[in-house]
Amino acid sequence: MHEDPDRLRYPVERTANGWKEISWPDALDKVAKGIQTVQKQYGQNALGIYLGNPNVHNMGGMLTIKHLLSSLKTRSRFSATSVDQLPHHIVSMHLFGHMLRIPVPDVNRTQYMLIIGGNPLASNGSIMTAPNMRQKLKDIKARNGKVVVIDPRRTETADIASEHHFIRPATDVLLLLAMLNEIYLQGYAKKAQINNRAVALAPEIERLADFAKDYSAESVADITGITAIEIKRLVKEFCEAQSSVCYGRMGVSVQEFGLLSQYLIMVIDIVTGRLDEIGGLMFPNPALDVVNNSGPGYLGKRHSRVSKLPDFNGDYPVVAMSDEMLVAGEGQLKGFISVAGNPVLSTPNGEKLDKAFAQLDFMVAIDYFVNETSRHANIVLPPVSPLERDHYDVTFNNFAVHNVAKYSKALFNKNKNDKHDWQIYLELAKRLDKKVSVATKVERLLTKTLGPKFLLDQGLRRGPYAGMTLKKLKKNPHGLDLGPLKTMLPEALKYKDKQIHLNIDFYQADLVRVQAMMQDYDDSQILLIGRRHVRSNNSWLHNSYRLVKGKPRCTLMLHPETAAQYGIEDGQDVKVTSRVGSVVIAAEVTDELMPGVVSIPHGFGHGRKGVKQKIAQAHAGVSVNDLTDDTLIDQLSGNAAVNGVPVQLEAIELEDINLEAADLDISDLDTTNSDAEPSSAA
Ligand SMILES: Nc1nc2c(c(=O)[nH]1)N[C@H]1C(S)=C(S)[C@@H](COP(=O)(O)OP(=O)(O)OC[C@H]3O[C@@H](n4cnc5c(=O)[nH]c(N)nc54)[C@H](O)[C@@H]3O)O[C@H]1N2
Ligand SMILES: Nc1nc2c(c(=O)[nH]1)N[C@H]1C(S)=C(S)[C@@H](COP(=O)(O)OP(=O)(O)OC[C@H]3O[C@@H](n4cnc5c(=O)[nH]c(N)nc54)[C@H](O)[C@@H]3O)O[C@H]1N2
Ligand SMILES: [Mo]
Repeated sequence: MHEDPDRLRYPVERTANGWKEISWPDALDKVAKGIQTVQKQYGQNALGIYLGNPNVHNMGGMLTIKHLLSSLKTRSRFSATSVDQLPHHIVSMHLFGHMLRIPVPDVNRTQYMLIIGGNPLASNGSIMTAPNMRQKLKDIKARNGKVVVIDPRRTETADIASEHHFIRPATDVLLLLAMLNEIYLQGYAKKAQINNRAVALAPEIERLADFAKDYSAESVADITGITAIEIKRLVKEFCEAQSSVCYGRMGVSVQEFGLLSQYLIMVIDIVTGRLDEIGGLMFPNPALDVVNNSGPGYLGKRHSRVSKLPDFNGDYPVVAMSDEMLVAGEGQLKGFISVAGNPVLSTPNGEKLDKAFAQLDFMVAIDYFVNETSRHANIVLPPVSPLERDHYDVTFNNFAVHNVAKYSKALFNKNKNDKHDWQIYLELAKRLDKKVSVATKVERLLTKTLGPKFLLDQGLRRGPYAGMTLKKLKKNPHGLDLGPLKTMLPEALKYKDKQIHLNIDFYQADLVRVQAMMQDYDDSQILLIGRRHVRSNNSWLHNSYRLVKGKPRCTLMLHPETAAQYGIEDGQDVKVTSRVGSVVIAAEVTDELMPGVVSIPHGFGHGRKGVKQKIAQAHAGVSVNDLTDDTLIDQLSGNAAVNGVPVQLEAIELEDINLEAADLDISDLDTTNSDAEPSSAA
C-alpha cells in the first residue's frame, strides 16, 4: 500500500473534468465550508458520518476522533460496528457494566475450544488478538485438547480442528438454546455453582434453568442439521473437559439472532463455570485501559428517523443509513463524511447506498483511495501511509489473549506537508469549532504540538501497570510481556454492586422471534453466507497484485448436490438473486459447503464506474452486499444480517451469454473507468 501508485498523496477535488489535486489548506477550508453550508441550511443533524473499520487500527485516529465528532455536532453517526461486533458490546454492557469489558478465549491454556461462526485461520482470530492462530489451535490438540467448529462451511479452521459440524445458517440460536437446556438437564450447571466465582456473582442465575426449557435437542435437530445425540455429546464433552470455552464471531454476530446468540454463548460460559477461569473466557488487562477511559455505552436512547432502529452509544445501525439520505423530510441527510470506510461495498444493499451517496449535496472522504464509496465525495483527504505513523494498539490489546504492550515507531518519515488522520481531524475541528472550552483548547494544542503519543503516555501512566510509560515502551522495542490473562472478577465489573447483571427479561422477550422462525421454517430456501480469505482484508487490499494474483477468489461456493439441483457446473456463471438485487458470478462447486448454502466473499465489486484502483478493477468480482438486504436485521440489536440471506439461483446457459455478447459494443466490456482523466498524479 505504501508503494501503490493509486494511493492518493494529495487531497483531490472532483470537478467536471475529473479529479484535481488541491493543496491541504484549500482542501480543509473547502471541506469545512461544505459542512457548514449543509448544516446551516438543513440543520446540524443533516450531516452524517460513518466510521469504518481501520479507525480502530489507527492509534492517532483512536485517540483524537472525539475532536472531529464533537466539532461536527451531529447525531447522525454510523459505523462498521453494526455490520460486525455490536452484539458483543451490548452483552458486555448489560452483563458487566461496560461495552468494552469483553472477555476473550484463553486459547493458550484451554483444553476444549468450541468455535461457532469464526474462521481464525483466515481472520487470524477476531476479538481474540494473538499471533499465529494456526499454531495455537494445533497446540490445543497437541496437549490432548479438542477444537470443535460449528460452521455451514468446512473452513480452513475446520480442516485443522478435531471435529466440525455443519449448521444451517442463522439457526445457531436454536443450537445454543438446546445446549443451555442440556447443561441443566445433564446437571452440569449445578456442579459449576459449587466452585465458580462468576456464577456466585450472578444473582439471577437460577432463572436461567428455565430460559431454554422449551428447546430440547430433539426439537432443534432438524432445523439446525445437528442431531440430538451430537448436541448432547457436545454438551457433555464441553462440561467435562478440564477447561473449555465457547466462542462465537461473525457467523453468529451478523445474522438475524446475533444478539441473542452472543448472549447465549456468554450464558453458557457462565453457567458451566468457564467465565474468568483459566482456559475459559477471560478478561484482558491492557496497559492502556480503554474501559476506564470511556463511557459504559447505552442502547436505544434514540431511534433512527426512517426505520426507527435503536442507536447504540450514539451510533445508528448502518442498515438505516441509506434511508436517512433518500427519504425526504425534516432531518434528511444532505451531507456526509466517510472516515476510513467503504460502506458501498461493506454494508447491506450497497447498490442503494451507492445511489444515496450520489444524490448528496456535499460529501467528504478521509481515505487513501478513490474507491466505490469515496468516488462520490467532493473532496478526498488522504492520510499518510500505514508505514509513516507510529503505532500502539489502543483497541486490540483490549482483546488480547495474553497481556502485552508494544510501541512501534513509524518506518518512514512522512513528507512535511502530508497529514496524519489525527492532524486532519484537528484541522477540521479548528475550522468548525470556534467556541470550545479552555480545557479542550489546551488538549488540542498539546496534541497538535506533541502528537497523540502524548495522550498514549498519559493513558499508560494512568493504567493498571505501575511504572508503565511511553519511554519504557520505547526502551523495549520488541514489546513488554505483561503475563498471561489473570482472573479479574469481581474487579472487572463496572457495576457498583460488583455483580453480573444477567438482564434475563430483555433477552427472554426475543424468544418470541425464535418461536416464529421455528414455526414457519422453510428448509428448501437457499441461504447465502460470507467468507474471508487470508490474502484479503474487507474491501481494501485488492489493489495489491501479490494479494489478488492466482485463481479468482470472488466465486460462488456451493455443494455438488445444490449445484446439481440447479443444473450448475463448476466454473459456470450463476445469477444469484435476493430481495434487493442480483449478481452474476462463477460457481465453485465444492463439498466444503453445506447443501442448501452458498457463499460469496465480501469486499469485491470494484467494477463500478469511477473507481481508481487499477489492479482491483482488473480483479473486480461482484459485491455480495448487492445481495444482502438492509431490511434483514437482528431486530434486538439493529445489527445487520449478512449471513443467512435467502437467495435464488439460476444457471446462465452458455448460449445466453453468446447472444448477449453479440449485441454488445466492445467498449461496454471495458471495466476500467471511462471518466475524464485527472489533471495530475491523482
Ligand atoms: N457481506 C458482508 N459484509 C461485511 C462483512 C462480512 O463478513 N460480510 N464484514 C463486515 C465487517 S466485520 C467489517 S469490519 C466491515 C468493514 O467495513 P468498512 O470499514 O466500511 O470497509 P473497509 O473495506 O474496511 O474499508 C476501509 C476503508 O478505509 C481505508 N483505509 C484503510 N486504512 C486507513 C487509514 O489508516 N486511514 C484512513 N483514513 N483510511 C484508511 C481503505 O482505503 C478503505 O477505503 O465490513 C462488513 N461487511
Ligand atoms: N485475512 C483477513 N483477516 C481479517 C479480515 C479480512 O477481511 N481478511 N477481516 C477482519 C475483520 S474486520 C473481522 S470482524 C474479523 C472476522 O473474523 P471471523 O469472524 O473469524 O471471520 P469470518 O471468516 O467472517 O468467519 C465467520 C465464519 O462464520 C461462518 N458462518 C456464516 N454464517 C454462519 C452461521 O449462520 N452460523 C455459523 N455458525 N457460522 C456461520 C462462515 O462460514 C465463516 O467461516 O476478521 C478480521 N481479519
Ligand atoms: Mo470487522
